[in-house]
Amino acid sequence: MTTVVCPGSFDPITLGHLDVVRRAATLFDDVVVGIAKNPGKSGLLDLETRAELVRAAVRDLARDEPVMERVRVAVVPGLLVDFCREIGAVAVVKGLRGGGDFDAEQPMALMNRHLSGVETIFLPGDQRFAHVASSLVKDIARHGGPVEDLVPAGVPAALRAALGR
Ligand code: COD
Repeated sequence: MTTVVCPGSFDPITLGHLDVVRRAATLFDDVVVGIAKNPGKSGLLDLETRAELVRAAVRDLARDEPVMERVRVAVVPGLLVDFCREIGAVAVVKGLRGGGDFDAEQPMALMNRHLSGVETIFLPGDQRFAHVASSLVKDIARHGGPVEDLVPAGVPAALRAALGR
């Protein structure tokens, strides 16, 4: 069995994230979505809420896409490379929307390899979701705008609850 990790803040999960996870599951037989803290970002949802939203999204998509049954969800408590070692993951899989993502991701990929030898595999983001980012989703939600077609079901209500709307 080949295990890979799709890590991210997932604050909240978007349809762009979910597409990358689905495509990872067509390539690898065990995909762990790792919910981790990014110290550079102030979080809105707590880690367990993020994980529950990802689990629900994976479950829903598995009805149409059986390959999603290969996907598990876990919180990453510390360094991503330690988590990869603990679960025996051979690689990290990440999505790239464009050059900006690559500039942010390359140092992390090189550092993770420096720390542990774990490689990062980049999948090009689908153009349908090239404009979709958790930060924009939260900004729209904060202002009461519509986010239903950007995120899996359940996320809009969780955002409203977290924002006290
Ligand atoms: N289409 C395609 N890909 C997308 C889209 C989209 N619409 N939106 C996001 N993505 C990709 C991002 O490019 C990224 O690869 C991934 O999905 C996750 O995105 P985010 O924004 O949810 O997550 P990040 O970038 O904040 O995640 C950073 C981590 C949490 C992975 C990082 O900080 C980490 O590994 N933290 C754990 C502690 C650690 O090990 N630190 C040392 C790192 S070297």
